[in-house]
Amino acid sequence: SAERKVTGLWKNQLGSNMTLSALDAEGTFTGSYHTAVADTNKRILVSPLRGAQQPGTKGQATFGFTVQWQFTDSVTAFVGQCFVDHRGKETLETTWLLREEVPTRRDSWKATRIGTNTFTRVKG
Ligand code: B9F
Repeated sequence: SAERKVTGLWKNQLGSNMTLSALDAEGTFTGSYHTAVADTNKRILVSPLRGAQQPGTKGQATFGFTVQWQFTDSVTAFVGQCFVDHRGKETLETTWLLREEVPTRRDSWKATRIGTNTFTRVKG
């Protein structure tokens, strides 16, 4: 089957939006992430992301990307896979790790959050 590309505009169940650029020759991509949630008083800023996608010979490509938040000293890494149902609807099933900056090594135990996000394509 044809190679599935993650390029485009996506929304997750939290209401966050991300735009992924076209893949380059190495399978890497850039994009931007607008989170709908952030447990902080700071104003949310659209933040850049960088990632890589495997070719996905079965049409269900795996990928990963990191988001470098522009309003906090934290980073989130997502890994996931693109699934396509019998109607052609695409879903990105992802797992993320959010690393918060903590002041000391003693605080490291509490510095990482984990979760899952499901993204669907925004048609436009
Ligand atoms: O909430 C995060 C944050 C880091 C330090 C203060 C606030 C930044 C935004 C992360 C957005 C996450 C969710 N949005 C989304 O679409 S990334 C994974 C989820 N998917 C206080 C300390 C650490 C977290 C909160 Fe903070």
